[in-house]
Amino acid sequence: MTHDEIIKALYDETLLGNAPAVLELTQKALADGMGPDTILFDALIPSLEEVGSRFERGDYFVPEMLIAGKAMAGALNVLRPLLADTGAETVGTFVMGTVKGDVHDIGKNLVNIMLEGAGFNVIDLGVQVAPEKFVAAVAEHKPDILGMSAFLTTTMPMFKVNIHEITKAGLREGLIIMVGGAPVTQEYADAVGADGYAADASTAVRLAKELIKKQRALV
Ligand code: B1M
Repeated sequence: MTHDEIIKALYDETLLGNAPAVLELTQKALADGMGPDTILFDALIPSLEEVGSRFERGDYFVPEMLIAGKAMAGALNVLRPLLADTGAETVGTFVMGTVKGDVHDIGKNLVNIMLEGAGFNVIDLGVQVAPEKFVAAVAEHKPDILGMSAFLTTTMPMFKVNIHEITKAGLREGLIIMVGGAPVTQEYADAVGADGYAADASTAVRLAKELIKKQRALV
């Protein structure tokens, strides 16, 4: 198989949610010398975007979306150590979670992998994280940054609730808050009082580093 054929097969099998084939193709691609980022950005992410479009058009339903997501997650497990293996030193602590009511975690996990690769100590609170859990984690870990993901228009308002609870607990000062997720925009992030927004994982890493630098310069 040529590299283009592997990319196409990965895209197609992810679309079908064929997890064993996606895993095998991912391993084959790596053995063939393809980079983990090529596999991710040229095959897996575009395929999940197509899954979303089919869902929107009514051609796919939740089960199809679920198995495609699982197939991608299996490949991500293989790619994780390769994406994260940069040997970078710890640049800061990042507490991360998907907000209450939302079970999407592939995008959040990808951001975590890239952050770890860039040298962040990442504490992942998982999905459906309630406001009190965010507050407790900030109090316990005293992170440089709290990151929150929301992937549904109906769960985005949880950002504001969480920020309110963190402020009420006296933990907002000195804490950088970043938000992201497919439906989130810069305008929305500004409106809820977040310090930063990023549309994808690599921008999230760059912004996290910039915000920490600014914060430390202030102190
Ligand atoms: Co759902 N889902 N889903 N889903 N799902 C979306 C998000 C949707 C856009 C599909 C669509 O209609 N086109 C739509 C939301 C519409 C909206 O609100 N605007 C949707 C819906 C409607 C639903 C349900 C309500 C369906 C239903 O039950 N009727 C339901 C909700 C369940 C719930 O959460 N309560 C649901 C369920 C599911 C599954 C469980 C089946 C599965 C999730 C599996 C999992 O995550 N473990 C699933 C999937 C797979 C999707 C799509 C197809 C793919 C999501 C994904 O993983 N994308 C998605 C369509 C789409 O996004 N195109 C869809 C790939 C990932 C790498 O990208 O998630 O955008 P993304 O993450 C990016 C950025 O957002 C950013 O970086 C990431 C990496 O580059 N980012 C950050 C993320 N977090 C960040 C944090 C940051 C900074 C950047 O700073 C802190």
